[in-house]
Amino acid sequence: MSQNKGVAVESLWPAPTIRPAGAAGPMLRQERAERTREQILHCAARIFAERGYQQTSIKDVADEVAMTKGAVYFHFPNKQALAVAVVDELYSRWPVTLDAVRGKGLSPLDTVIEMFNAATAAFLEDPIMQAGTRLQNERDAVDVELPLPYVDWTNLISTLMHEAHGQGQLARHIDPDVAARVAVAAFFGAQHISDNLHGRADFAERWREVRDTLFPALRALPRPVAAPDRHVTPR
Ligand code: LUB
Repeated sequence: MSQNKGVAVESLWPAPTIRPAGAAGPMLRQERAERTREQILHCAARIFAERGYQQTSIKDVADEVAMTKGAVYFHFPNKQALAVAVVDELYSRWPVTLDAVRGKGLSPLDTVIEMFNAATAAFLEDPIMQAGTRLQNERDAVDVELPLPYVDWTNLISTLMHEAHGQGQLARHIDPDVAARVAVAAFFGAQHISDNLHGRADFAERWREVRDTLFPALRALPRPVAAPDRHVTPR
């Protein structure tokens, strides 16, 4: 069965929106403000990902982005607003990723696998994903309400699992909602352990293990190919 071995998952994650400074042409003031906001957000994500919420200050972010604290406050009134914006930015990307994955015309189960592959690539290389995950893990310490974690993602995977079920892709005894919860829990568990023990260094490998153990167990067995029956018509 397909294990998506050779798929370039990186291309599924939306490209960074940061453009180089001094790009050609005059920029509208609003466009420039948006770009500045993105730069601040990206730098904040890097620091949140590295140090966590409590160990990050607006001053750290301002230094990282080489602006004054005032410039940062112009776009984000406080640290909570920065944290919320990072998490919102993360969640805003999944529908984009889903569209890209859907565009590949894979089966529902392979679409699930590809979404997790994309999440793996993001966790390994994108500060927004790294920071969003860390901030959600620290959500008690972030003194502002963040969107509930895992819920949208689990619903998305459930929807795909139901499609897989409808197409006979899941083994008969598998409940699609249970399969979705187990897949999301296994992904997050592997992510959390890899992050804490090895600073994510082994996560690609850990995710492949989860994927290649879990998904074959969910799949319906292929229908046995009808072998030419030599007993009926011996010659
Ligand atoms: C997504 C994260 C990181 C799911 O809550 C969530 O849904 C998410 C952090 O909590 O990415 C990625 C499988």
